[in-house]
Amino acid sequence: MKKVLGACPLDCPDGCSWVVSVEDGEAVGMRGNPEHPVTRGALCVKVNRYLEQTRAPDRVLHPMRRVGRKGEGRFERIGWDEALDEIAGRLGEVTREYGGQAVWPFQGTGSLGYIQGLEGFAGRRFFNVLGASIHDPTICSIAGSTGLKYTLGTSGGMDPEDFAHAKLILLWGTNPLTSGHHVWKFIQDARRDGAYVVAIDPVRTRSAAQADEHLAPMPGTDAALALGLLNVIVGMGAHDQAYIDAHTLGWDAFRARIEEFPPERVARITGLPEESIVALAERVARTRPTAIRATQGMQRHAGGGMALRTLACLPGVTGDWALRGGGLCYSTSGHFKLNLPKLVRIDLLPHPVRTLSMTRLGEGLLDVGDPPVKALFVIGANPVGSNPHQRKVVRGLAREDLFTVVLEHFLTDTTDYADIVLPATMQTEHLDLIAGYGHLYLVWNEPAVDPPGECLSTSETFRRLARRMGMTEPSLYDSDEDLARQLLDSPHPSLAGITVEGLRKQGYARLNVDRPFLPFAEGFPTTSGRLEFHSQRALRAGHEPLPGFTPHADPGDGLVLISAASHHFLNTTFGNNPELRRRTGKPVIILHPDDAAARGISGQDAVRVENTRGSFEAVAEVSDRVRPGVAATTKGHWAKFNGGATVNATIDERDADMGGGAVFHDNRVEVALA
Ligand SMILES: Nc1nc2c(c(=O)[nH]1)N[C@H]1C(S)=C(S)[C@@H](COP(=O)(O)OP(=O)(O)OC[C@H]3O[C@@H](n4cnc5c(=O)[nH]c(N)nc54)[C@H](O)[C@@H]3O)O[C@H]1N2
Ligand SMILES: Nc1nc2c(c(=O)[nH]1)N[C@H]1C(S)=C(S)[C@@H](COP(=O)(O)OP(=O)(O)OC[C@H]3O[C@@H](n4cnc5c(=O)[nH]c(N)nc54)[C@H](O)[C@@H]3O)O[C@H]1N2
Ligand code: SF4
Ligand SMILES: [Mo]
Repeated sequence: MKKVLGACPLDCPDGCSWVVSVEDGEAVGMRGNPEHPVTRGALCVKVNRYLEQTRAPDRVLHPMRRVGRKGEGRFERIGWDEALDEIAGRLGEVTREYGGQAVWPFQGTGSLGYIQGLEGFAGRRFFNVLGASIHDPTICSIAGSTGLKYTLGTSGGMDPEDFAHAKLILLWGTNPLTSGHHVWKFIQDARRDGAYVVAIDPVRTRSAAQADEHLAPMPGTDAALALGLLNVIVGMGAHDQAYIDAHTLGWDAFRARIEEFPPERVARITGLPEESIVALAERVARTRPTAIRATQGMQRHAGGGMALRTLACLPGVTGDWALRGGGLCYSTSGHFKLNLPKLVRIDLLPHPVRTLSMTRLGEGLLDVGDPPVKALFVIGANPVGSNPHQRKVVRGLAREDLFTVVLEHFLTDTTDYADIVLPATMQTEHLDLIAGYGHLYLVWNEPAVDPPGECLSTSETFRRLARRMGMTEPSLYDSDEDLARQLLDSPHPSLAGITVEGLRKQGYARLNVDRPFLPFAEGFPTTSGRLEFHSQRALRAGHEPLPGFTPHADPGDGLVLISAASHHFLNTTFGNNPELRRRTGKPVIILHPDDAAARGISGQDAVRVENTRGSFEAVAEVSDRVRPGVAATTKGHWAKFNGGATVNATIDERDADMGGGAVFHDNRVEVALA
C-alpha cells in the first residue's frame, strides 16, 4: 500500500490536501490530509465521492467525433491521431482565413490547478503561439475583487485561520457550511471563546441557521447596510480616529457619504427593521476584533463590486484591520505572488489580441465580432449549465460554422454541442499545484495512478497538438514539473524557500508570511499606501470616487431569485453522480408563504419559473427560510436530466458594475403552477 499526497482541484476556497491510498496501481482510498492545518483530515460530502467519479461508468475514456446534429450528443469513437489531425486541420483553416483571434480558448473552473487548470491558464502557451483571443474568466469573483482593490489595493484580506481570534463574526453573503466548510472550525474556536456570529443573507441557509442571529436583507442592498452601520457607529463616536488619520485617505468625503445613510433610510432600502440595524451597529461599535467573512455570493449583482468595496471600508473606520482576528476575508488568492508571467508566457503572442469575457459567451458567439469566433476550445467548463442566458449560449453553440472542441471527463450539457470531445485526466491521474483561496497554503498534487483508457492531461493534450501543428517554440514542450518550477521561481519573499522538492515531501507549504498575518500592518498596497475611502483609480475607471450603494438592476416586479451553491454539487460538477443526485432531488424553489399563497402554490407543487429570457421546472418548497419578495434555488443541476433547462435559462447575460462579473442573483422571475 502506497500513500500519495494530492490536492483537490475544485473551485472551492478550501483547497484541501488529500492522501490517496494506492494498492496494485489502483486508488483504493482517499481522505483529507490530517497534517494540513486547514484540511485537518476532512474533505467534504462531494469529494468523498471523487474516486467513485474517476471510475464512473459514464466517464469519457477516448476521443470522440460528433455524428448527429449539434445538440443531439451522438458521437463515434476515434483515435487520438485522427482527433489531433482533424483539430490541427480545422485550426489551420480558421487561422489562415480569419486570424488567430477567431479562436476562443474558453476555460472554466473545473480545475483551479496552475498546471492543468484555470489559475495557470493551462494550454495558454499554445494559444499564444496561435495568436488566439485572451479569455477573461469573469464568471465567478471578479466584481468583488475589483471593488476590493479600489479600497485596499488588493483583493486579499485577513488570514481565514484568524477567524479563531475574532469576538464578532459577520457571515455576510456567504454560506460556509455548504460552500467551503473548513473555515467553520475556526469560527467554532472563536465561539468557544465567546464570539458572537451574525449571518447576513436573504436566505436562512445552513450556516445562517447555526448563527446567533440572522438578518435577511433584500438582495443587492449590502452596501447600503454597511453605510447604515457606519452611520450609527460614527454617530456614537465609536470610529477609530487615530487609525483613520494614520492609515486612510478621503475620510471627510466618506464621512459625508455615511451621513446620507441614516438607519431609517437603510431600513427602507434593505427591508430590515431599523432596530436590528442599530443593534448590530452598536455591537460592531463595542466589539474588537470584528471579522467579516464575505464571499462571492453578494457580488453576483448589478452593484456587486461596489458592495465589496464598501464593506472593506468598515474595518478601516473601526480600526479592525490592525487587529489579529479583525478585518475582512473575501479570497486569499491575491496573496499568492507566484511567477504567473513565466508560466503563462503572454510574450509568445505574435501581436496584441482582444479579450473575450467568459460571462458573455452567448454574445461572443452570436454577435459577429471582428473576427467572428470560428473555433471554440472548452476546457474545464460547462457553459450550457453554468453560464448566464442558457438559451442564448445554446444558440451560439449550435452554429453550424463553429468548430468546437471540449476537453472533458463526462458527456455534459455542453459536450452535446462539441465536434470533438477529448478525454481528460482527473486529479488523481496528473501532476498539479493548487492554491486555496480560503487559506495561505500551496498544495501539491502528485499523480497517484495511471490515467484510465486514453485520457490525457490538459498540458499533454496541448503539447501533442503543438507538435501536430509543427510549432517549434521550445517552451511549448516543457514538462509539468518544469512548469511548476517556473511558477515557483518568484522573487517575492513570500515564496522564498518553497520548492517542488519540499512541496512533494510535505504535500503543502504555507506562504512565507508572518504569523499572525496582518496584511496591512505596514500600509495598504494602494498608490497612496493608505486604505482609500476616496479612490482616484475608481474615478479614472468611470466609477464614483466614493463607496456608495448601487441598486439591484433586473427590472420588473417578480420575485428576486437567488441560485446559490448546492450542498451536493460543485457548480455542475457531480451533477451526474447518482448518489449526489439522489440526495439533491429535483430542482427546488423556496417561496415565502405569502408569495406562495399569492400564487396559489403549496409545498411539493410542480411549478414553472420564468421570465423573458427563459424558464425551467422546479418543485415548490414553502418556507420562511426566504424573506418575502425573494425566492431561492441552487445552481448545478444538469439540463439534460431536468427537462432541458435549468435556472440559468432565466439569468441575464449582463455585467455587474465592475470587472464584467455575472449577475446570477440579480434575477427577477415569475412562478406559477406547472
Ligand atoms: N457545495 C458547493 N460548494 C461550493 C460551490 C458549489 O456549487 N457547491 N461553488 C463554489 C464556487 S464556484 C464559489 S465561487 C464559492 C461561492 O460561495 P458563496 O460565496 O458562498 O456563493 P453563493 O453560494 O453564490 O452565495 C452565498 C450566499 O450569498 C447569499 N446572497 C445572495 N445574494 C446576496 C446579497 O445580495 N446579499 C447578501 N448578504 N447575501 C446574498 C446567498 O443566499 C447565499 O447563501 O463556493 C464554492 N463552493
Ligand atoms: N445560476 C448560477 N449559475 C452559476 C453560479 C451561480 O451562483 N448561479 N455561479 C457561477 C460560478 S461562481 C462559477 S465558478 C461557474 C462555474 O462554471 P464552470 O467553470 O463551467 O464549472 P462547472 O460547471 O463545474 O464545469 C466544469 C467542468 O470541467 C470539467 N473538469 C473538471 N476538471 C477538469 C480537468 O482537469 N480537465 C478538464 N478538461 N475538464 C475538467 C468537469 O467535468 C465539469 O464538467 O458557474 C457559475 N454559474
Ligand atoms: S470541494 Fe472544497 S471542501 Fe471539498 S475537498 Fe475540495 S477543497 Fe475540500
Ligand atoms: Mo465560482
